[in-house]
Amino acid sequence: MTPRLYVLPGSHPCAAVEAALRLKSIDFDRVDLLPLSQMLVGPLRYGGTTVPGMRLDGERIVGSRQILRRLDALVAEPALLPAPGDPAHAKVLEAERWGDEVLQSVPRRIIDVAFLRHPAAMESYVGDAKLPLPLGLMRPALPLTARMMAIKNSAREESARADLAALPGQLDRIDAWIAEGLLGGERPNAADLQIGSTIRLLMSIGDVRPLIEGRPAAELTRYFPPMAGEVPAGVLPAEWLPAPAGA
Ligand SMILES: N[C@@H](CCC(=O)N[C@@H](CS)C(=O)NCC(=O)O)C(=O)O
Repeated sequence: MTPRLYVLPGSHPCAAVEAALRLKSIDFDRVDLLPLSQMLVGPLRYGGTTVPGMRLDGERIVGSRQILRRLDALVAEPALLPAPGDPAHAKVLEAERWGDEVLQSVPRRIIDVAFLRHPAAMESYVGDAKLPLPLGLMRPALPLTARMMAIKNSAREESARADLAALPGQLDRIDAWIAEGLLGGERPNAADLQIGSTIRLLMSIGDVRPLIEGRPAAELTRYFPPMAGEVPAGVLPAEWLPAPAGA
């Protein structure tokens, strides 16, 4: 049976799962949800309140890492993890965990604050999503949606400033993994997809892009199609931004 993937437009863990499905040439149906509607729809359809969620026959799977493990069991090649006997296996799993539990929330909190300052930018992230409502009807609700998303993700000006200050150190860590050969191979592993999708979303924020451009970490976006969505430069105050590497 064709897997059904539940996503939100612009969601980076959803992009990671989509890339894995394409890599393994697994046909799938994508269901695009409206922001926050996953809290109502998710429990019934795929058993959770966050996206990505997947329905595979009667099976319900929630979470990007859980879905990637299930996809490896479903279609073994190309594998998203090194073989269990390989010393790189545990390292890739640890990089993937860090990408999910630590890095994944960083663009979420920064972009939520950017959307509060410039709600019109949210519209650009819809991309090719087939949403149940026309954009014209959703437009008046964007400022309220931005406020509710910021509350849900505990995104405030102070958190965005702290995330921006911590970002260069996190990028150094990713660049070191690439130098070690753990990330950035010809074919992506699970950690490349988890971290690369987050870098791709960060680079859609015009003020954040110069912090990443030119670094090895920026190359992890090549595993994905071009990102729909852009927060124009100038939305975040210049004094919140650390200097780009080498500046
Ligand atoms: N870390 C989990 C959670 C993903 C997650 O929080 N997704 C966001 C979208 S990027 C979401 O569903 N947010 C809505 C909410 O938390 O209600 C994963 O990788 O699957």
